[in-house]
Amino acid sequence: MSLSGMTPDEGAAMTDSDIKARTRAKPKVERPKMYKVILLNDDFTPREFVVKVLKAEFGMGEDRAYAVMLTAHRKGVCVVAVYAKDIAETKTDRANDRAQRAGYPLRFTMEPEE
Ligand code: TYC
Repeated sequence: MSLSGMTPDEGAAMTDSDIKARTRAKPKVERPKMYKVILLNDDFTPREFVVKVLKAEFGMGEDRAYAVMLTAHRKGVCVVAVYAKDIAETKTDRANDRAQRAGYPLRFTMEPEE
């Protein structure tokens, strides 16, 4: 009988592949968590400014930006887009900075996807 066909209690040494099969955890590759960037409504920021920020920071065209702005205006919030964490943070920060510099209370937040 070949060495590889023997079980350890038959006297063969544990081979590397025996150890691997029995004890080593299967490395689990997980996708990085994604984050939603969310636009919040307020009573003061002009609609045109919201549209301008969505176009400048989130690469939207006029029609898409207007639709997102209108959803936030009507419902209170709207998901702008979903990104990897560092990209969501950068875009949220840049959009909030732009609003603050212009003196508007417009806010973007982010939250992890389920
Ligand atoms: N509600 C604002 C207004 O009536 C416009 C607005 C829309 C502000 C969406 C923020 O996320 C927002 N001027």
